[in-house]
Amino acid sequence: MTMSELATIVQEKINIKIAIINNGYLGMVRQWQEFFYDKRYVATPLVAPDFAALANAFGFAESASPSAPKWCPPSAPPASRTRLS
Ligand SMILES: Cc1ncc(C[n+]2csc(CCOP(=O)(O)OP(=O)(O)O)c2C)c(N)n1
Repeated sequence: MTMSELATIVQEKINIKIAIINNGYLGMVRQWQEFFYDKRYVATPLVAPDFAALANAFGFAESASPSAPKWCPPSAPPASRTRLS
């Protein structure tokens, strides 16, 4: 999904739920670097934006469902992974 689609969702009042699963990497590309490029990791760690602030900027309302999880802080990458920067 792109950010412009977030604007469309708000503009057209589309009832949609969005779940973000953030592993902190371009995971598939990183896996190729791990398996086929001798773990030479380049440009695959991702700095995530503040997704809650991003949603607010587009005018998203917070979830009305009491059972839905609240916005979570970005999680640290798994300890076994190496950040180059
Ligand atoms: C427009 C475009 N550019 C590049 C790619 C190549 N590509 C395939 S998977 C991937 C990384 C995806 O990372 P992420 O969305 O974080 O998912 P993850 O692999 O971590 O689950 C990229 C760059 C693509 N599929 N489409």
